[in-house]
Amino acid sequence: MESQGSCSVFDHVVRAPEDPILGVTVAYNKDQSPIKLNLGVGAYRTEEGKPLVLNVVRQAEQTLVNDKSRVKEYLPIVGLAEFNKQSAKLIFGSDSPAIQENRVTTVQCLSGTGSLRVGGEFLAWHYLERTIYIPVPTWGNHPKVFTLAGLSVKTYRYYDPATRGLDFQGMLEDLNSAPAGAIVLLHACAHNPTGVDPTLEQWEQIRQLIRLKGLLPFFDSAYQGFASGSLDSDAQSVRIFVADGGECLVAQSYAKNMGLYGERVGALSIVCKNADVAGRVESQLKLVIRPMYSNPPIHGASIVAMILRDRDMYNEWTIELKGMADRIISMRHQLFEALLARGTPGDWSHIIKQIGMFTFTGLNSEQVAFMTREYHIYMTSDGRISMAGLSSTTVPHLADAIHAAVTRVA
Ligand code: KET
Repeated sequence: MESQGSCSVFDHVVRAPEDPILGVTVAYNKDQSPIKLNLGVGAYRTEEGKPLVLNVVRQAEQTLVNDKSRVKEYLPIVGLAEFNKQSAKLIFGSDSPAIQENRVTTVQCLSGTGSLRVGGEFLAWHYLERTIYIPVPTWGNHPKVFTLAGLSVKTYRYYDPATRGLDFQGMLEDLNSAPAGAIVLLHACAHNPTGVDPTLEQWEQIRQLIRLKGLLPFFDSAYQGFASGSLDSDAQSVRIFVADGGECLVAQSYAKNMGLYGERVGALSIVCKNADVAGRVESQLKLVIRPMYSNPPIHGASIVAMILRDRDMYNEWTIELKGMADRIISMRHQLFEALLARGTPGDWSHIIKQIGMFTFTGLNSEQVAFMTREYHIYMTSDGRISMAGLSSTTVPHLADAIHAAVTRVA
């Protein structure tokens, strides 16, 4: 008999749960309440609660559109050459000896996620120790990206809930007992979700241990410029590792710092011992990319390349970026003050101490569920809130919700 409507070859397929982060937006979109507030996904909003396209990005796009000589031909497998060159300079520094010595290979990828995935697959193919250590907690997509890339995922201690700070001893102990050669995933700055970063002195100790043990650092840089407001300061962790002449990988995203979320612009750089190795590594990266998506999209990378190359546009970008970082910091202060004013039980100083887009509030999943149910506030169930989604007008509502959750839900 011909197959009928009720009988599908996919009948055994079970419904998968929504993504823990992007699923928050799905739930938010379904909510009809006028007071609803989305503090789930890390996406910058203005004081008016609107998504922001940077002026400098609009300007670059206009220039691109007006240039009739531009065509839509495929980019090379590794992406736009100027974009790759500028991206390496942005993260490693314009005077980086590693770049001058041609021992860095940079390939354009699909934002931060795509860069992590391409790097992960390359390592699964070509690196002997196929184990990657990720911090606890970390961005929820990390374990999935690396497992599907073919690596085995293990964890190292990072955050101490008791102090709401770095578990530095735990981190060092776990890295010290990792097998020689293991890969270590490090958040370059503005650790997601905790907002807790090592100090520069601690980074230096981490670097010494990693080099001593022959571990391979893989940096995820999704928030350069968002932590301190300075692109150079936020790249310090990466730069101390490159300065010692050792090897490492870096995944860069322009989603947040240039507001190019949906354009999917990012880069993977692999810093190698010498130019010869870098050339061979790049030839193999092409073999990873070609069957995955062939070559990356041209539009977003052209915007970034133009902004990074043009001194005036670059300066304008740094001003707009600082504006975003400052607004987030101001939200931290306003939320902290609002909780103080309400006499909300507990110590909330972590709200102003944490760094980057998120506050890791310490609220548990029941308290989060309560805030969503009673106050229409959407956030990830681990108690992370995106400070970039807040504004002066919504701070009181959030503070009321936190106060109620803490006093009424255990
Ligand atoms: N690394 C980290 C640490 C990170 O937080 C994100 C995104 C990414 C990489 C990937 O970003 P991309 O858009 O691929 O460049 N984090 C936010 C969005 C998401 O989950 O996709 C978030 O945590 O809300």
